[in-house]
Amino acid sequence: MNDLSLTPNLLQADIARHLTFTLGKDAPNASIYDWRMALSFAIRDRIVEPWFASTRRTWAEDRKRVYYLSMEFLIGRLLEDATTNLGLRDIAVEAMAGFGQDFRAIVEDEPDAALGNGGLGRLAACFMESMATLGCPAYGYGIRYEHGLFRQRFEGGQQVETPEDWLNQAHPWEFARPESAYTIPFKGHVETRDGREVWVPGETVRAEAHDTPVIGWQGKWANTLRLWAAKPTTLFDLERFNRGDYAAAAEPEALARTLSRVLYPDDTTYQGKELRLKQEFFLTSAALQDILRRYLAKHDDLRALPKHVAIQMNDTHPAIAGPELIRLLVDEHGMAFDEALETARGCLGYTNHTLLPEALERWATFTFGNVLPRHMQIVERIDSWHRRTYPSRPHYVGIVKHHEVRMGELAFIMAHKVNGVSALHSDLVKKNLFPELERLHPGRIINQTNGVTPRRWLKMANRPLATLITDTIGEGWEADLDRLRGLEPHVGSRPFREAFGAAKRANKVALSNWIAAECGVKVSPDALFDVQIKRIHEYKRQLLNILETIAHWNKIRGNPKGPWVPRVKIFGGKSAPGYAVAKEIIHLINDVAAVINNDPVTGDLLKVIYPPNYNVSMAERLVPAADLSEQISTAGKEASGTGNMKFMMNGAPTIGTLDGANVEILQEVGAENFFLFGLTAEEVMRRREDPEHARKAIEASQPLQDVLQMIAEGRFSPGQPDRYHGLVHRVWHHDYFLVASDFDAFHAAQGEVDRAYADRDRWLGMAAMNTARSGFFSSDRTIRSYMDDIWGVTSAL
Ligand code: GPQ
Repeated sequence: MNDLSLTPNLLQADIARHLTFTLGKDAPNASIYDWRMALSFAIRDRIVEPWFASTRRTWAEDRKRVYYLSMEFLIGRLLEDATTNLGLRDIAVEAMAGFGQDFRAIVEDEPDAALGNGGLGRLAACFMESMATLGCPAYGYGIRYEHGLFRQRFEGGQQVETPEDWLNQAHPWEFARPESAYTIPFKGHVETRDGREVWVPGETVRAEAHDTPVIGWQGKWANTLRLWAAKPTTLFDLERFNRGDYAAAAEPEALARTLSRVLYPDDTTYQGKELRLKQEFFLTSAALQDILRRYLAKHDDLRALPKHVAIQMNDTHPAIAGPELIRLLVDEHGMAFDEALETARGCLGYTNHTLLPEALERWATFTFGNVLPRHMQIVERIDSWHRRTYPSRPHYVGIVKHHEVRMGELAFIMAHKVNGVSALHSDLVKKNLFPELERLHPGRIINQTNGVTPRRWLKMANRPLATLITDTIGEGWEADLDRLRGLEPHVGSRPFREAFGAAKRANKVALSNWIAAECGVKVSPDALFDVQIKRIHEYKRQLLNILETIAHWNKIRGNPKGPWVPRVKIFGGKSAPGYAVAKEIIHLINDVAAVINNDPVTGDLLKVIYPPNYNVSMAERLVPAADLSEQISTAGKEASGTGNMKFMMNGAPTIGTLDGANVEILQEVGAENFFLFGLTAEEVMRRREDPEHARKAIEASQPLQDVLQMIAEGRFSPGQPDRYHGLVHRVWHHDYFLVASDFDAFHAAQGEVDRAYADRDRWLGMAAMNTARSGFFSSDRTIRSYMDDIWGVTSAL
């Protein structure tokens, strides 16, 4: 469906038409924003045809559809992605050049759609792209947050948050659908009328749809990302307005809109806030009402719903889907409770993304019952049904316990399949998270190792490497990533390795220029670029990385003329605004950077870079330029990781622990192409039983002692020498994430990295092997597996 007849001239005509008639601008007065809009509309026009065709096909063939419910879709920029997938990049570059405009600059003018926090939201975005590529009929359902994830600045090295306002500009990719709207009820009470329960809501809001088409590779299929915006059901209090009470008149509107106003910035924790519960129900109820409307337009037997509808819950955030679907089936469509429960379960799947106890949502029954009184009844009924049907002793693992509703247990019981996101994680979900439910429902928990889309993360973000791959193994790898294995026979050849090195170097030069412009620090593209980019979290251990950086600095200073491999340590990531310990780690990294970067003794041998406001488009710069991928979480804590896969694809070997998908990366790439270190998940648990573990580890390690001593003395905070007393104290006495215990192993592994990098030929071979063996980590493989094992959906292509 890729339009082969399109030429730069024809695209130019489209752009000119949009500039005049959609934007109302003439070329001499057009700003870069106007050009971007005109180009985006011209590209969007090319998506609409395949989008309609896909929708018509699904409808005509009455295909089963996938509905992916997620509180986050971290989609980032869309222009270059759409242009790449349509195969129009070269034409677009030429067309814009004809107007005297630089395509790259236009691409970079687009704000990121930051409708997510991190891995979970980005995974949902990769899944949407893969489902479109594979011709899997699907809808993503989410919230159209007015303000996505906050912007991060550093002031005196500390994180400062400012609101994000992507919707201040027009968003050219979406179609508003004010006619597709649903009423979402909240609060109130439940009455019994003629033996039936009737929910009398205390408030209502309107959910209005906004559709963004998601185009797959080569434009063969397109799906819809449907995001809900909250609107008041009663627009405006005219009586109050006429009385002159203008602020009060607008109150209903303001109240309703708060529901889709902001994304909660907490990654893998939750606050138990009523507004969050309301957001979760808002998304879920709107989605389910939409799903039932679409189904009933063609069918009338709701018992057959699971044959036509697969609903995936992205973590527990939309876990209210179970009770809500039962409510709609029973209260609105007259189905019997038990039948509704089985019907709902037949449709629902639940993906768990973490073992961290603080991430498993629980709502006080008081809050839950107040916001969703009817659902409280339904949850209790599900719970007692489960208790009766699957008796377990001596301790019943239930949904409602100690005056809390446990969303993990609810999602599990209401799903026909539950999955973890890497082999290790799925294993731990069975053994540690839901052991009793696994015993009662053997076979329900399965594994689906995460993946990432190679179109965005290799083809688009790394054009030098993508070109080399195509020159070496031909076209077609973009949609069949296992073909990268075809690179392996070339890895032994010197010219190929050099070409691989040249592609990497081109990316590093581009990144060095960007770092100079953004951070005011000069770094050499010949240094080893060592990158850790992800949310700042204790379990991800940015602290371990910065402590080791100081130890490395000490070593260089001890022998500045030694044969050191120059290194650039690059950090990127945001902390949740209320996460004080993570914010302290950010402060420390910036303080250490200020000292090291100004040290004339170490000079270019070591630099520490931390550009503020890490987001998807920054990742697109950093990943292709990385030499080394830092994946150093405490074993057993990172469910999967997906950044690890992006680095591997782009030819950066991993330094990492046996955690999450690192285990499978190691398996694919081989131990000779991976820098493994650290305690295993089992060893971590045993190690923690020794209350003295940190003290013992520190006392056994002179480098670590020195580093902690320097920090405690204020070497990196001379204006406030006691700034990090608390931090150092915690490493000594409350080192839950085992930074001290893994320090020496990490330090030694970094030494291995230096030795490997110093042998350029050896390093290029390792790097190229990482790319060649990354095929397994395409999200196409993941989605195929969800289609077969969970959704029972076939490709329409
Ligand atoms: N993850 Cl529960 C998030 O990004 N946010 C969350 O709220 C939860 C999990 C991540 C998880 O930490 C990573 O290990 C995974 O790779 C990622 O989800 C996608 O599965």
